[in-house]
Amino acid sequence: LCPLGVLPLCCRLPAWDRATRPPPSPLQPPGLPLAPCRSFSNNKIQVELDESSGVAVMKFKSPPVNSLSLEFLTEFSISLEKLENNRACRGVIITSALPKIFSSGLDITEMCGKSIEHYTEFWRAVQEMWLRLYGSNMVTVAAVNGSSPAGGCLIALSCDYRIMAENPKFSIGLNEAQLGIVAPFWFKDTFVNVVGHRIAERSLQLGSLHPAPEAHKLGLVDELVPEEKLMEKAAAVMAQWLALPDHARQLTKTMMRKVVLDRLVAHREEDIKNFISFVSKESIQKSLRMYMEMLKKKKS
Ligand code: CO8
Repeated sequence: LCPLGVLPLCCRLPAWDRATRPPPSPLQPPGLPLAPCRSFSNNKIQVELDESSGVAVMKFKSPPVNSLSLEFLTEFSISLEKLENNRACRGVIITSALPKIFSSGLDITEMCGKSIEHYTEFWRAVQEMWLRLYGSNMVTVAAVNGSSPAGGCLIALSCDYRIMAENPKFSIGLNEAQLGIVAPFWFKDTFVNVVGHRIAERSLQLGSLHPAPEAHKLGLVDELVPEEKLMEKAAAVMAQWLALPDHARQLTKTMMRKVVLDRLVAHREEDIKNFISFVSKESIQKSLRMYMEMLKKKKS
């Protein structure tokens, strides 16, 4: 069921396993450039782990808009797996290296005019990414430094805490309905768990993209800060979350997220079939093509 070896929270090693690590140094706040610092960079994502604080910073660097292609999703899952398996890492801050864009969501070209085999592989990679991130034992903080539609919003929603740059030009939301497509049940579940049923229902039906101040008002993001303070704030929030013993926090996270994770794990193959049958429909292909054309026209 799990091709990349995903073990969501519900079925991993006992959560207290990670708790044997030393607490972060009180003298050195996490997020600052400290030694020893390990970094690994792939094509689309750069990761820096500060082993003394236990905090990694993961930066999306896939121009022009950090769209979630199969390659991106695979790198993302592998990077998370590496951090998850590294006992020195207790938390990860996720942000973008590009100006103005956190992530533009799933790469629409991966869903247009491709084979069934491709759709299968792509959707499995989307599931994998979410299972790893939503089920992570690490503390996850999203530092949303730009627009974050659809799959980009899902990444932020899957973290433990969201801080967004207070620029009203940046928006965030699950806007699938605007593309003529439907957010899958696990996108919806993740959204409901953050903002509650009523706000999620209205926002999903309308495919709303909420400007940062509105997103904050709805509880979709936890805090707004000036863009230049975003990473500093993310590091401070991370330090606050890491001040607690890992095992208690992790067991609590499992308790809160297990039902939703288990639902996808139990219906993974069915979810792939649904995606393929939905995305293969000519009417859906037409909607996606029109949306891509609209994006191009907007430019000219
Ligand atoms: N996928 C592929 N290409 C994209 C995407 C994307 N998601 N977003 C933008 N691009 C391309 C544009 O077409 C453009 O290409 P080109 O340079 O060749 O013309 C290039 O990226 C730059 O885009 P913009 O000029 O629009 O850049 P801006 O900085 O002006 O705007 C935005 C950036 C705000 C991100 C804007 O591009 C945008 O709104 N993009 C669309 C975002 C979106 O709606 N994403 C939804 C994807 S669907 C999803 O994530 C969940 C699907 C759930 C599955 C449902 C079952 C079927």
